[in-house]
Amino acid sequence: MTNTNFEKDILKGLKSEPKQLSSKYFYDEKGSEIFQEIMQMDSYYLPGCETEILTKKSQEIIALLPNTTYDVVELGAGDGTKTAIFLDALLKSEKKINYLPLDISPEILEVNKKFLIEKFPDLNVLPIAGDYFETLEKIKPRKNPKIVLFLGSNIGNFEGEKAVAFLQFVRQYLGEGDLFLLGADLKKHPHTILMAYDDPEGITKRFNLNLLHRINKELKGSFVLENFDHFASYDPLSGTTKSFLISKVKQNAQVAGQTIAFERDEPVHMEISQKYNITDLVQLRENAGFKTDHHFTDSQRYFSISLFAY
Ligand code: AVI
Repeated sequence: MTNTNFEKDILKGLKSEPKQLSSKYFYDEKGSEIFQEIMQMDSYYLPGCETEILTKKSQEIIALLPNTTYDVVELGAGDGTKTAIFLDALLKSEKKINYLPLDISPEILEVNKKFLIEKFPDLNVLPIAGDYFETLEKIKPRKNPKIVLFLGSNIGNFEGEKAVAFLQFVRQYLGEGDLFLLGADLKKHPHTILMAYDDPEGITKRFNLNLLHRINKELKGSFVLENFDHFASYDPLSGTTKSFLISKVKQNAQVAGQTIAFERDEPVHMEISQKYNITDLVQLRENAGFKTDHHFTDSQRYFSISLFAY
C-alpha cells in the first residue's frame, strides 16, 4: 500500500460529513502491538471462543471435507497461533496439506512461517504478502482443492453489503469442491459486546487514538490526542458495534498541509464490528452464492465458525 493511498483515504474521510477514518489503517507497528493487547483482554472474549471451537470442533469440521489433499489458504493469516490448532487436526486426520498464509504484512508472515515450521517440520508453508486482491490472484491457478480460512471475526469489519461483496469476491477465486471457513462473532447480550469494545483500562481507546498518532507521524498531522475521547456503541437490533473518536473541543488539525476543522463533540466514525446470528450467516452465505453451510459454536454460543461450500 502506498502512502499516497493512505493520504488520499484519510483526507477524503476527514472531509466527509460525518467524518470517518478507515479501521484498515489501524495496523501500523504500534497499532498491531495494541491489537495484541486487546486480544489478551478478559472482556475481548472473541479469540478465546474461537480457540475453543477450533480445539473442540476441528475434527467435526474435517469430517465434512471429502478430499484427502487440500491447499489451506488463510486470508489475513496473522501469526498463525490459532490456525495451528486446525492444521494440527488436519494432519492428525491424515489429510495432505499445503498451507498458504496471505497477509498484508511480510513481517507477520515470517513470524507465522517460523512458528508453524517449528511446530510441523514437514508442513509446506507458502506465505504470500500483499492485499487480498494481489494474493488471491496468486493462489488462483493451483491444482489442489482449497479450503479458505477467514477467521477472527474479520468479516465484521465490513459494513453491511460490503461483507456480501467481499465473500462474492473471494468466491470468484474458488471452484467446485472448494470450501470457505468463516469465523464470525454472534449477537449476544449487549453489555457483553459493549465491554469488548469499551474496556475500562482504555486499551481500545489507545487503539483508536493510535490512528491519529499515525497520521501525525506519516502525514505531517498536528492532532492533539488528549483532545479526543473514545466512544463505542452497540445496537442490539442491527447487531452493529460502532466506535468513534469525539472531539472534546472546537479545534483545527493540520493533515498533509490541509486544515481540518472539528466542532466540540463532533464524532469521527472509526470502525464497525458487525455481529451475526446463525440466520444472518445463512443469509450471508446465500447472498454470496455459496451452496451449503454448517455452523460450529463454542459452549456459550458467543462465536461461530461456519463452513460454506462453493
Ligand atoms: C480485527 N477485528 C475483527 C477486531 C474487531 O473485533 O472488530 C478489531 C477490534 N477493534 C476493537 N477491538 C478489536
